[in-house]
Amino acid sequence: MKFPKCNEIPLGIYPIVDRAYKLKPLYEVGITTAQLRTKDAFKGQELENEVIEAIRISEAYNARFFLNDFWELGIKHKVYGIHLGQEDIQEADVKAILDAGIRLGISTHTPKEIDIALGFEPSYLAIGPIYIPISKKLEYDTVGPEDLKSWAKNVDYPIVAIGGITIENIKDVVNTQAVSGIAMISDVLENGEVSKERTLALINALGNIS
Ligand code: 3NM
Repeated sequence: MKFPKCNEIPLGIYPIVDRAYKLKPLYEVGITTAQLRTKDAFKGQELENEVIEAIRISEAYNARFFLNDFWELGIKHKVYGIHLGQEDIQEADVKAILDAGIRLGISTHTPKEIDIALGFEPSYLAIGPIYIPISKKLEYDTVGPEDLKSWAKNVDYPIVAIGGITIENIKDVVNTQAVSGIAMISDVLENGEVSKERTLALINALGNIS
């Protein structure tokens, strides 16, 4: 397998949102990569409508939009990319995603999971949780910037760091020089809604990564 690349521009600050309407304010301040992760908030037509809306707005801003989990809907609506976790990757029809020309991002938490993910030759690899996640309970130990850097040495794919990353600690992650993107749920939000001010501050704190 060999999934398409995401183009040469670093993925940058990579917000993960639970509703399609939250994408627009992110793109308005310059976000170029984002993910919709609704989990079980929607079903059936309602879910499909969220996906359609997310794709439409992302295309309007020429953004790299990844859909979490719902790979069949992603293929149906020709999404830019699909993001899958370790369990989903075993159950999904990964070949169908590849054949549709859709990008694939995979979550990893240990060197063993990185090896498994590399077997798919994905578009990027997410590594986490770098710090204790703010929005999700995970069974995994935190990775920390040191291990992120050493694990990344053997990886020839763009890396996205995730988990507990905020304006306070983002520089420690950037300084590893290991990442193309930094994914987050909480720190672009204020009271559950997108904060353009916080998002801009994060974009500025990220600076130029290559
Ligand atoms: N995946 P916050 S950590 C969705 O390590 C998710 O795979 C993780 O949220 C992983 O930015 C995480 O609020 C939560 O910490 C990220």
